[in-house]
Amino acid sequence: MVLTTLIFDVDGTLADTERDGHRVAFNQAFAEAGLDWNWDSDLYRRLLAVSGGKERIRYYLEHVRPDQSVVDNPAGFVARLHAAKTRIYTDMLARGVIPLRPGVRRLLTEARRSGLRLAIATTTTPDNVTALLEHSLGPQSPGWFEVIAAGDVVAHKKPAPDIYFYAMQRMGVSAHECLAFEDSGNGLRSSCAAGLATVVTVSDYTRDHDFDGAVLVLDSLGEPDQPCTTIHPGRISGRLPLFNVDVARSLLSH
Ligand code: XBP
Ligand code: MG
Repeated sequence: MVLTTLIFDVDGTLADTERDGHRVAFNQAFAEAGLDWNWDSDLYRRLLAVSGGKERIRYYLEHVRPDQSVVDNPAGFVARLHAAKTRIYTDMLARGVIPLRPGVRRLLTEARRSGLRLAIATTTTPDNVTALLEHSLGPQSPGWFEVIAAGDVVAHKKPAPDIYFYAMQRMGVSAHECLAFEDSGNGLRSSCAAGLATVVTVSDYTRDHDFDGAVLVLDSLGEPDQPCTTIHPGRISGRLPLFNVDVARSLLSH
């Protein structure tokens, strides 16, 4: 099948946003609300099994802090807390706190020059995606992506396939002409359930996840001066110093 489209996850894939970004923003929102909640790095690693910031807060409220007296209804409490967290997080991105991962800018630039179509499929909010793209790739960069499928636009978040089906449906493409990029077990299960060949670039929190089903697992997309390491070669034989459009096309030609 001929490759026409690259579909990117955001958190952990475009940038390593979780430990030093989202987690910090959650904790600042908790402090702002006068809560004695603090998600340290190890607890957050476990909470990441729950996709979606609102869902994650709700899970924590119900399973870890059921003692927390919630002023009105839990849904309203969670929504307000998450809105504060998103404000704090987008401010962090605007300050350039979180850089893109190696090879992301290079692959996006090469893909655009090669005429490949681009999309995003993520659990995070559209505001967070726009803030990351604008501040790391420039004000025009959200327009590089024909579809930014994000957050609550679908009823069921990753590992459900909904967000990938939504992106492909809006683009009018089939799974066989697309290649997905993910970082986590939940993300890989989502893209595979949507029928997409998927490249995984592991992140700090996801290194030990089960990536069975990926067509290639790397530690990053690599840069000429920062070669990537292949963790699971999948369909690729031989050494792979960096991931580029030729490699992407070869993955779909098998
Ligand atoms: C990762 C997620 C998100 C972020 C937090 O999304 O599960 O929930 O952890 O962002 P993906 P929000 O890897 O699919 O990009 O608080 O905006 O949900
Ligand atoms: Mg991710």
